[in-house]
Amino acid sequence: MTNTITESKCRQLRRLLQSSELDFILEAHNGITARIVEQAGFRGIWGSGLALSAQFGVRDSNEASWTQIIDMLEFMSDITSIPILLDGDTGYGNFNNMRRLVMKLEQRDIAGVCIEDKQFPKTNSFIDGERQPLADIDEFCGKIKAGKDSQRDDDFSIVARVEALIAGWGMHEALRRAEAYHEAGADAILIHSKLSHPDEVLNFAGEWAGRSPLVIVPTKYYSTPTAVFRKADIHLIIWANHMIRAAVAAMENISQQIHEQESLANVEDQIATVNEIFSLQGAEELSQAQSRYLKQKQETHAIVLAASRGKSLHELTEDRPKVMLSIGGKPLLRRLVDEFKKQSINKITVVAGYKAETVDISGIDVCVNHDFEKSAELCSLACAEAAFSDNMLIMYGDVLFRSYILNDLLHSEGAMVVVVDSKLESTHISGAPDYIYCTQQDDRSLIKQEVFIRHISEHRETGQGKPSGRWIGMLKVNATGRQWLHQALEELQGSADFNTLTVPDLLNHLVQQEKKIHVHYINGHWLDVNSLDDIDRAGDFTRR
Ligand code: SPV
Ligand code: MG
Repeated sequence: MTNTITESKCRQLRRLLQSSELDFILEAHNGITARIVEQAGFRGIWGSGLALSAQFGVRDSNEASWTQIIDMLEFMSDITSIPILLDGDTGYGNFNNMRRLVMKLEQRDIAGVCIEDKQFPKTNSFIDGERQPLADIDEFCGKIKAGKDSQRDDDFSIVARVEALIAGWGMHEALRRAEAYHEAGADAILIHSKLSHPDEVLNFAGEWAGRSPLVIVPTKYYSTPTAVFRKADIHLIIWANHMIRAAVAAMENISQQIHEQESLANVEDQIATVNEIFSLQGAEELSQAQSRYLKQKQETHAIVLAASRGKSLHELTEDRPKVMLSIGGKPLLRRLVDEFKKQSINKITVVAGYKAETVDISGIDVCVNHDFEKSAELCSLACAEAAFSDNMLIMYGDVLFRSYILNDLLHSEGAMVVVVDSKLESTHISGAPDYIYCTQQDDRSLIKQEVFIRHISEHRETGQGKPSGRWIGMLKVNATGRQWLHQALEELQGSADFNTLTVPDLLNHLVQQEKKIHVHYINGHWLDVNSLDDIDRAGDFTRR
């Protein structure tokens, strides 16, 4: 993911081991830790057996299987561009297991493995170092040779770890073993000590005299100045377990605080922000990739006009606007918002007015037309102008409809598209009928007609023929339509009667300017709620 370095990981580790400069690698035990280690500036990672088993909550005694270990290593490798040297314990078996281990590590781009001359199953050297039997030298050399013979990349490294000092066998045995492992093909020797001072390691380094790169793990002799190791011609220092110990200390502290305080107020400033976590996970790269590879579907933004009380509903709307009346157990507006959500419309702005404080539906933004008593729909629409977008739906808040109507409208094309119900005969009409006269009547064919609005009126107009249908209070607008809207609102806001104007007035204004407003015909399957009768009807509608 962060692979900006072009040199292979195996090559990088090889250079760390062979360079005459002292270098350092730090322990990591999962993906996020590995990333943190790389970001801190380290040029390599130690895949510590102790830390990897500890993060699983098991002991460092080969309790986690080798495949569980390398599954975790794969996450660590994927998220970093620096090399990982795995603490491979004893190689998880004999020469044959070692061959398979090397093959699987190379497949995961792990740059090297360190094996120690103990017997399987091993235990951490600091727990039971002296009592653990060492491996037979020949057998261990065979394991090194088998590993070297099976690697495909010449730069893959095998580090041989000498436990003789820890196991109490003394310097002579340590040197004898190191020499044999070197002869067998080990790329470096790790000399381990559990003393609190570096004497053993420094003596060993002196005797070894640079026969091959030398690696140390100063966990116990940590107070030794690093300059001492530089002088002693050590090539690589492993800080072996400091990330797991840092994590444990921090987690113990924070978990205790949260438990005792039953609150997050104090800990928030002591922990990483959620954004830091996103960043470590590589969230930014994903959003860049999304803009490259995903066709951006423009989100639809719904504007709902819901400022009016619904006077003809009398006492029912005394304490709430009609959009908050319960229809079949749910507020009308909730039903509308649920329909939007079904169509993945998640940006919803509701213009409230009457008893605006009661409009408390989750998932919406509310803006308020404070002048609702003395104004009409266009004032409410103008209140939401800041929320206009290039893909928008404008709706009355008191409409119920079958889902397919909105779905079909969203797939229709045109700068502005209005939904018109061509079923005039049997439709019950309450409130403003919004009769609409179009360039063609609905032919009910499956072939899409291209029809435009000629005029909308509250009355059947003499001389205009039969209305083509009724506008149901649903309008879709694209980027061009949005420009028309902004301009029309600006023009109409200048007129003295602006406070009385409705959305049909605005549509008529646009038609007069020869704007082509498309018609999407439907045939029933909707209703609006204006009267007490409508409430019963709406209840039935929701049950059907
Ligand atoms: C590990 O990190 O698991 C090691 C180093 O083997 S040590 O714990 O110091 O032995
Ligand atoms: Mg270990």
